[in-house]
Order: sequence, then C-alpha cells, then structure tokens
Amino acid sequence: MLNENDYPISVQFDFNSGTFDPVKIRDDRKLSDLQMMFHDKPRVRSILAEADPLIYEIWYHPFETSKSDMALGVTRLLPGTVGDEYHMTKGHIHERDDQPEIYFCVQGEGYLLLQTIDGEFRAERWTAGTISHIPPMWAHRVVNTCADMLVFVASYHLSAGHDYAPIIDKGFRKLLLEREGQPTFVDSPRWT
Ligand code: S6P
Ligand code: ZN
Repeated sequence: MLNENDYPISVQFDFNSGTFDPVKIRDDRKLSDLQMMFHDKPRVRSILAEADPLIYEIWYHPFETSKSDMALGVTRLLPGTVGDEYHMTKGHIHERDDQPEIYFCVQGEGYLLLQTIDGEFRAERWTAGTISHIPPMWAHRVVNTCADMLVFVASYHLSAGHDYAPIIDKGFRKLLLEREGQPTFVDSPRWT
C-alpha cells in the first residue's frame, strides 16, 4: 500500500531565474554566517560594521518516501569578493561516511573545491553544464569566480548530514583569490 509521499513528483526548474517551483524551503547565507570562512578578517569586520550582505540562497525540496530520503537543493551564489577572496559556500563534509552527492552547474563559472580529512585536495573547474560527483568523505565547497550569479543543483540524501566543523577549524588547503583580475590558487596559511 503506497502512502501519499510514495507517488512520483516533479518540480520545474527555470533556467532564466535559476529557481524551481514548487519550492519547500529557502535558506539564506549572509556574510555573518560565513565570517569564519573568509581569510581577510579585518575586511569582514569592516563590511559587517555597515551591512550584512547576502552571499547565497539555497532552495530545497526534500523527496521523502516511506523508504528513501533523496533531496534536491539549488544554490544561487552571488558574484563578488570579500577583500580579494571570491564568494563561496561555507563548505561541509557529510556526517555519514557512505554518502556521495551530485552537483550540476547550470549557470556561471567557478570551481568546486574538494578535500579529504587527511588534506588531499582537488579543484574541479566549473562552467555551465559541468556535472561533478562528490565521493563520500570529501568535503565540498563551491567558489564563484565570474561576474554573474553561479547556480548549481545538488542531489543528495537528507540522512547524509552536514558537518561544518572541519572547515571552520582549518578550512581548505587552498584559497581562491583574485590576483590581477584572475582567479589564483594560494596556499592557505592555516595549513602551512
Ligand atoms: C547539501 C548540498 C548543498 C549545500 C549548499 C550550501 O549536501 O551540498 O545543498 O548545502 O550548496 O552549501 P553549505 O556548505 O553552506 O551547506
Ligand atoms: Zn553536501
């Protein structure tokens, strides 16, 4: 016997607005939510003294059935920098060690940064159309290096869980900074 949530469901993605409908939950991440992540702390403090700008929005739709807990998330990452560091997501690793994720970049350009708990690091270059598989136990962060909104779709299990602590503690091995107008990888002082 199927219950109400066990029936197929579709949502409609709008490539112009980078949103989908119907949406269940929206979350905003502002600079105050990410202040530990950016390397230029004096710049973070001076921006926050004036305002608390939006860095990205996340639109979620859980698809929970009686036997599964798949979810859809669309992240809209605004263009810009904090000091010389590009706007980026907070970054997390899944709490469960058997939980991968798919990211699909539908708009914009940037990088997907990936890192294991032992510090193995990868950066995947993203343009519209890039689809990346994030294996279990790789922390993941997206950086917007273009002048427009970067939009990506995520597919994952709700039970994966999100652990932000390793990123708050040490961050990623590399910072992605704007140098002479170009995205440039620089070793993070927190790893050296
Ligand atoms: C969930 C998935 C995304 C992120 C979103 C925001 O597993 O990876 O929906 O939650 O891109 O990133 P963060 O690091 O703030 O959760
Ligand atoms: Zn994730």
